[in-house]
Amino acid sequence: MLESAHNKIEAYIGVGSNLEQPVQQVLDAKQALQQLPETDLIKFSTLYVSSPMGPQDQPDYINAVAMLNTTLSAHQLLEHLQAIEIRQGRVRKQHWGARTLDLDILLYGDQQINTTDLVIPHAGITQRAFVLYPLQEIASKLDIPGHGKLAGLLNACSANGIRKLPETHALSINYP
Ligand code: ROI
Repeated sequence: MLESAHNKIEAYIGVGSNLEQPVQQVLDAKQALQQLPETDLIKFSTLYVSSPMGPQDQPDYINAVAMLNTTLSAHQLLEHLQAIEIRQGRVRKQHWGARTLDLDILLYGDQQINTTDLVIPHAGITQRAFVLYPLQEIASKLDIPGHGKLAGLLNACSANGIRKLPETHALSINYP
């Protein structure tokens, strides 16, 4: 059930980083999500290593997906996520270039939202292995509004070398 009697919405957040100790960035983002008002962090996927989509002259990414229950509106949630990105020193010099932290609302209940600052489901969701794999881990039965079942999307999407981060190596990868 996506919406409970208390109007809690099940929302999914994509987390990505490839600068300034990305593993730590993602773990810090997890803590920050835990502290959001009106929100419970229900699940947080394993961390994944993925090759960059976009310009290849940037480090590999660390990616994960979080499941939240929230009574924040989608736009309130967006504002909170942007505040976390800024607190963690977000740098993004180039379009589709490296970044310290990216927090994207992938899904907000079963809603489809199309405004200038917010598109949900997230526009890239169907082609991005670094979103679909962690999503499958925490919500394998998910239906993506307008796109069908997650399992079908995964079948059609190239894995593009995505792999789970070996936990023992999690904090020893050398990043810029
Ligand atoms: N590529 C990967 N692998 N992971 C990301 O989180 C990611 N984020 C982005 C772009 C630049 C599109 N590429 C990415 O915003």
